[in-house]
Amino acid sequence: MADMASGTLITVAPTGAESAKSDVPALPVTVDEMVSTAKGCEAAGAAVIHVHLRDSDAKPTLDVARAREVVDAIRETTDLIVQISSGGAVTDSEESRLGVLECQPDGASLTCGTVNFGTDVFLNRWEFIERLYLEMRERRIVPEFELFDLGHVTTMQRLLDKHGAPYGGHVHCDLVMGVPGGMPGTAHALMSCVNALPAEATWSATGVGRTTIPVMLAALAAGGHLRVGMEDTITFAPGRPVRDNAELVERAADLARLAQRPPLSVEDARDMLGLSQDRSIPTQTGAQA
Ligand code: KMH
Ligand code: ZN
Repeated sequence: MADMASGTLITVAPTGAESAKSDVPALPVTVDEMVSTAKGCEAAGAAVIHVHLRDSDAKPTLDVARAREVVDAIRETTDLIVQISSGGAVTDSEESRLGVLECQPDGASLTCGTVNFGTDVFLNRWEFIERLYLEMRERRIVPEFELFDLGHVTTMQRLLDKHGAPYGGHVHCDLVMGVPGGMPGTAHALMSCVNALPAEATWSATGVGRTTIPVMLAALAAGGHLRVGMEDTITFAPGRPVRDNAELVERAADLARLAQRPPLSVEDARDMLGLSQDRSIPTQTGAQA
């Protein structure tokens, strides 16, 4: 097995819920587009795919049948670790955000607090965060703690203190930076969060919009992992739209190699995230039942 600290986990978030297909034609929204995106990104060095669903009109959805279709199709054609978004769109109900877990992915995102989201609010009440966390453990889904602000780190710690370790026994977080309303995409903000994380946690970071490159460089320098993709970045360079998700993964992989922390294989990513063990359910204290 490769030394985890010397490799870089690359997660691709190819779609998101915020951009319209009509505005961003390269955004993958159909099952076929998701599959070809997944294949291209795996070849470029991604190990995890963070999946947002779109319906036949390319609108965000949390429809479980659609979720199963997309998750199964990606699994059939790649080895990628499939992480479903439980965040969905800011308009999604709590019940639909819980319900999408029925598609039985490897992992799911779990946002640890409310955050202003441009002119909207991404609402994540404490009781709902607890329900999502416990439901994921019940279903043997590995959470990725999505942290948009420093206070979300505190909430994640509160969750772990109250309910014990997640399924898989390992804590992996993603710092989502530069959302208008969340923490800025700066090295200073990144280090404030990293310094507050549990010592045993691993983390990735993504910078929205033009913060993507500074956040990527800061994360690599600080020993973190990377998330990239058109959920967060639709402009490759000033005035130049992103061609496809694979080119964002390629750029991240190139920078990871330059930092002498090359992309982790899917197998090593599974080991790091606690996805290699048998799927037994952890007890309250985090020990395997
Ligand atoms: N689309 C955002 C409102 C997640 O995927 O869990 C929420 C989001 C986080 O993207
Ligand atoms: Zn997302």
